[in-house]
Order: sequence, then structure tokens, then C-alpha cells
Amino acid sequence: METEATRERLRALVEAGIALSSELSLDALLRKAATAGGREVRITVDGGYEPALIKVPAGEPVRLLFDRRDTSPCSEEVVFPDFGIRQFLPTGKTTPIEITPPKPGKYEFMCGMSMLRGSIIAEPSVSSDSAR
Ligand SMILES: [Cu+2]
Repeated sequence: METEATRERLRALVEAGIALSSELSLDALLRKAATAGGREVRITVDGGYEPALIKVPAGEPVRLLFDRRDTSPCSEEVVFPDFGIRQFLPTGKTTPIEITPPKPGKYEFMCGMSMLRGSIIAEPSVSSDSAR
């Protein structure tokens, strides 16, 4: 889902990238791009969540890509109680779930039976002005 705000941020990012590219490594630029244009984290579901601990900046949208490999009924659903999300995960497919942790803290997710567990750790985000 691309919004006008996202396009604006991307445009600003490209300009900032051109201005700073002589100082910043490509890696740092890509990390900046991921933050501005929508952060993505791939999570493998195979008898558990890998990684089971995901750190993200608070207040920013993150897209979690659940790549389910197993066929156990246990892992067929993932639940984010804090966000009112209960999502079916088809085996052999990647299912995106977008959340925005509103404030720093721990947001747990689990299978439909609460046996498999993982956590999103939302950290205080560093403002772009003081980043460097
Ligand atoms: Cu389960």
C-alpha cells in the first residue's frame, strides 16, 4: 500500500541520499531506506518462529513476512493480541502482517494455541536529526 505520505518520504530520502552518499556507506543508506520506505522482517515458521525476537523502532510501521514451512496445525495461525490480529498462515507461502508498535515495549505474538511464541521489541526511535 503506497500512500502519498510514503512517496513524500521516499522523495525526501532520495534527495538526502544524494547529499550524503559521499559520507555514508551503501549499507547505511539501505538501512535508512528500509526505515523510511517501510521496514520488513522475514520470519520463518517451522515448529517455532525464527527469529523469535525482533527489534524495531517504536512508532514506525513494520511489515512482518511470515514464511511458513511446516504443516503442523499448531502453527497455522499467528495471533497479535495487542493489535487484534489473528491471521491464517498457509504452508509454503509468505503472509505479510503489518503492525505499528505505538510506543516502546514488548509486543508478543503466538500461535492460535499460545504454544509457539515470539516477541516484537519496540525501541525508542532515534530522531533522524540526532542520528549522525
Ligand atoms: Cu500452536
